[in-house]
Amino acid sequence: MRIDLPTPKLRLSVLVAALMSVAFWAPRGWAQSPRVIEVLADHDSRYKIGGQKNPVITVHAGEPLLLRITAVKAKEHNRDGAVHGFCLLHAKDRSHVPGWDFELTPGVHEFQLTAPAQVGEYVVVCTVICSQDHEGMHMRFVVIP
Ligand SMILES: [Cu+2]
Repeated sequence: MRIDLPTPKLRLSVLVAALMSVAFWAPRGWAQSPRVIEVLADHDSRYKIGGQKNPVITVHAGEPLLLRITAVKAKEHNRDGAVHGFCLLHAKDRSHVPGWDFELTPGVHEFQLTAPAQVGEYVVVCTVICSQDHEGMHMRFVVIP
């Protein structure tokens, strides 16, 4: 289909409008699709990422993320069916990071998130008493510039 624009002036304004909308929607330095982070919250009350021995999540401040967590039941579960939790805390004072507190039923869960704006050390902790090893269910989370 071809659209004929009557005047060069109109053609120019359409071009300008198109460029402006591109500039508006263009991501600020990031790829348009969020980075996918895959985590296994496993039956042995451990978080696992790929083949990492001591899993660490490292993200850029303000980066769009898709957190995909697969939860597998350990020994215990909550009355509501949650088998693990995934809660992000500031490492320094253990305060919660708003919007980063999830309870996980068995299966795959996806969360669209924005990485914390504040650079530094964080920790992911499990919030469901999932087994006798629950206290050891945590993972480093680092925000870099
Ligand atoms: Cu757990």
